[in-house]
Amino acid sequence: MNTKLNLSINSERLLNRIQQLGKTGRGNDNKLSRVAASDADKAGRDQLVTWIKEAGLEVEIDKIGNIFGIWYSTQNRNEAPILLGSHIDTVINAGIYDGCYGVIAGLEVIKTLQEAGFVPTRPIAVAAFTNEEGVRYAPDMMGSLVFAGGLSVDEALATVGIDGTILGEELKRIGYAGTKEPGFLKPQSYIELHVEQGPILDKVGTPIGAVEDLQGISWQRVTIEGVANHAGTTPTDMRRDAGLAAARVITYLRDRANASNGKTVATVGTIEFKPNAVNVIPSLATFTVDLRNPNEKKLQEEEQALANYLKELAALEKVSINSEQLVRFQPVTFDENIVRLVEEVASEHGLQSRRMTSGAGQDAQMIARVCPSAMIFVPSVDGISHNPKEFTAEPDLVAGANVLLDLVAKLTEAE
Ligand code: HGY
Ligand code: MN
Ligand code: MN
Repeated sequence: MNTKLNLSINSERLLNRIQQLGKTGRGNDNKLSRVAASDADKAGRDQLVTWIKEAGLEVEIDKIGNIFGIWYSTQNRNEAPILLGSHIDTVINAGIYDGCYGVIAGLEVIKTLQEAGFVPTRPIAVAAFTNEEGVRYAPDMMGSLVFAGGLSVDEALATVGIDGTILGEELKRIGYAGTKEPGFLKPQSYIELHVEQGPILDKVGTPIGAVEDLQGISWQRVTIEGVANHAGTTPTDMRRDAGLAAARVITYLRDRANASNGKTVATVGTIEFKPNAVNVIPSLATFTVDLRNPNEKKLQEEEQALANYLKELAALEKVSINSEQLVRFQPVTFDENIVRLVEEVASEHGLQSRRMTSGAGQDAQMIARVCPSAMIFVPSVDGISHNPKEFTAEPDLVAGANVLLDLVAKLTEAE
């Protein structure tokens, strides 16, 4: 592999585009909730496609709405491309870096190489995968999962959202129901640049994370059925209180996480009571459980422990409890050669790096099913993410993109 190319990305263009995309699709409340296949998502997609076209790349949209910008040259058209990218859909009231940074930086790397007259030995493509967040339609990482053959496109398009809409119809409505078969592109490798979204790099002052693996994810929806009754007249020992039972599950999960030596994380992110009235004991509690652990066996133990607890709780509180699995992804190990290359390029740039596990689910975990994949992290200040306060300092954003640039150059330059 040659030494550094001595190229640098156009940092002003990168930073301006991150800000510009961050302004795109905001609601009247000025919050960024560009959830999959919404009008806000369409606005972000349209902006990205404009930039991809300006770069003279071929735009391809597949049947699940994944967007690809592909830089072919006559000499390399038949080679398997290097794929960059991430996602531009967001959670509710999101920050502006999660996903978007990796897509914009991927496009920036291509533009910088084009402007430098670099002729890659293989095509370089950038992708924005549909519905990485899974907030409106489960599972998360849906577009990359379909691309990797882990979910049929028909099943994915038929997914009913939390708002009762059908994903396929919404993609048609926003004009992103593409025609390409998912997986039409066979990447030689995939590299995803992403903000860490956790506190480690920021805390230790290391600018680059060489992500070597990613934890397992288990989502389930739990429904607890009790009996509605009068809040004032019903003695405590006669209550069949779905709300109380749900609260016990939430504290049980925290106790399990605390006992796991920091390895298991558990989150109840959504909860709904029925009839949801101040003076009625809840007859129904519906909530989601997000369980994660880097070790598959431990994650299974957590799932089993929760299932056992729900059985005991049902008897104790005289309620009925059901659970439906929504998502289940095993931990993923990334490609050691690419991880090493990330470390090598970082040190050529005089940047410290450290090996990390991704706590967040990522499109890379799906693409790793079809080609060697790895990720590069840059610090998130105070580890905040999925929150408008999400922030990464400009020098870190630029450094990460320059590491990606040299990594891609090393992987595509003529020997
Ligand atoms: O859920 C996740 O970890 C990702 O942000 N979709
Ligand atoms: Mn993300
Ligand atoms: Mn996210």
